[in-house]
Amino acid sequence: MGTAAGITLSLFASPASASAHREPPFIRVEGPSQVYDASYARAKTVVLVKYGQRNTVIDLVVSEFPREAINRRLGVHVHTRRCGANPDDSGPHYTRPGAAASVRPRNKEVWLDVRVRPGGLGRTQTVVPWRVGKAARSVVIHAKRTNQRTGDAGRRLVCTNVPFGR
Ligand SMILES: [Cu+2]
Repeated sequence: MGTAAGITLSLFASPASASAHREPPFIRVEGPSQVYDASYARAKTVVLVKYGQRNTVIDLVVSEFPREAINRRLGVHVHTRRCGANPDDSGPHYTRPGAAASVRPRNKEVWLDVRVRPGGLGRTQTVVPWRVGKAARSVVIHAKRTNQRTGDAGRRLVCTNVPFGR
């Protein structure tokens, strides 16, 4: 499976202190790991994951996105498999463990749709009230905004591997 050069993964603890209470570490990944549309060859992503006691906070920053993306909202989701050479390699959307089939996609998946601003920059944050664990492996940016009912967002543009739950 191809992994683009230049991807870094860092685990940072909170500032060192003698306190008995330490913030949990966060995960920071720079991507993308794979690009599926030549227009996005220069695109950059940063994904930040912070675990709270009972929630997960996920930030996405995109930059150097192409002109065609500006002023558009792109669907973004956490997926279950690692990015691969084929856009579909990242598999389906990650789903909250134990969620009932009747729960709407937006309440059991992790969505981070991002609006791209002039200059090709965008940022978004989402908080979900559970721990996004190891069954989640990537963040995929799609060509269309997420359909609120179905969760579909069209073809996959770029994919970033994220080691959730580590
Ligand atoms: Cu997706």
